[in-house]
Amino acid sequence: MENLSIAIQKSGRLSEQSLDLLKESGISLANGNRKLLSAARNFPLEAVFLRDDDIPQYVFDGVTDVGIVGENVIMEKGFDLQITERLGFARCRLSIALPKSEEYKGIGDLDGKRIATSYPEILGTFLHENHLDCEIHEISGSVEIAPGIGLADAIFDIVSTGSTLISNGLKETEVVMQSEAVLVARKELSEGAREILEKLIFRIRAVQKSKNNKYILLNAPNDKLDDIAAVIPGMKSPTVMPLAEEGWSSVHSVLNENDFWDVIDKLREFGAQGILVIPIEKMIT
Ligand code: PRT
Ligand code: ZN
Repeated sequence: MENLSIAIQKSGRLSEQSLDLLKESGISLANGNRKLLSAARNFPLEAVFLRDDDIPQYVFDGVTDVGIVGENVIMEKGFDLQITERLGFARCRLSIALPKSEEYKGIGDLDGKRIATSYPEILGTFLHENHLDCEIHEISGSVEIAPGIGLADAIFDIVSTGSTLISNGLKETEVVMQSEAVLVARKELSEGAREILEKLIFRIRAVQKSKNNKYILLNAPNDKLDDIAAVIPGMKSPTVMPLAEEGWSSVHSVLNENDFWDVIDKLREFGAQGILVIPIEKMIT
C-alpha cells in the first residue's frame, strides 16, 4: 500500500499544532526529538521532521509529497507548490517597521531607506510593486535590533502581537502580507498519494469545522419557533422536539462561532430558555 509523506517542522512554532491537527484527524505520530522519520500506525502516512525553511524545497523536489509550513516561507522560497488547505494556526503578518520617533506620512517615506529582513524576496517584490528604491540588508535573526545598532533604517519582519516591535522602539508602518500555516503539496503527485491526500484533507476539514461550530440546545415557546429557526438554521434545519410542558419545544442546532453572541442575544429576545452550548468533536457535512 502506498504512503503519503508529509514534512513537519522539527521544533518550533508550527510543530505542536501540526502534530495536534494530525492527531485530531485520527493520525497518531511519535515525534521523538532525535527522530527524523515517523510512520503513522493507523493511516498510510509517514512524517519527516525538518527545519521549516527546508520544507518548500523538500516538497518541490519530491523528497516528501506534502508539508505543513508558514505561508511566508512558501512565498519567500518561491517554489511552485499547491496550497491545498489553510490551517488557521501560526497566524502572523509581515510588516515594515520604523523607529517610533520617525515621522511617517505614507509609503513614499520608505524610499531610499536601508531595510533589514530575513525575507528579502517578499520585501523585494513589495518594493518593486510600489516603485520604491531601497537597500535590502538580509540578516538571519534578531532583525528587530538592526535600527538600534545602526545597521538599517527600518525592518521588515514577522509581527504577531506587536510587542517585539514596541520593546525595540519600533512602529509598524506597512503590512505587506498576512500568513498562517498551510498544507502544501507538490503539483505532480502519484495517483495513490493524491488519494491519501484527499482523505487527509477531508479529515482536516472535519476537524476545522468542528472547531468553528458549537452544538446548541434550548427550550423555546412554540409561538416563537419560526423566529428562532430563522436565526439558527443548523446544518440542514434545526431539530425540534416537543417538551412535556405544554406549549414548549426543545430545539437542537449547530452554531457558527463567528456569529455566536449575536445569535444568542436574538434567541434570548425570542424567549429561549435553558440554552446549552456544547463543543463538537468532529463535523462531517
Ligand atoms: O528552526 P526553524 O527554522 O524550523 O524555525 P524558525 O525559528 O525559522 O521558525 P519559528 O518556529 O519561529 O516560526 C515558524 C513560523 O511561525 C513562521 O515562519 C511564521 O509563519 C509563524 N509565526 C507566527 C511566527 C510568529 N507568529 C512570530 N511571532 N514566527 C515568528 N515570530 C517571531 C518574529 O520573528 C518576531 O521576532 O516573533 C516575534 C514577533 O512576535 P510579537 O508577538 O512580539 O509581535
Ligand atoms: Zn526557520
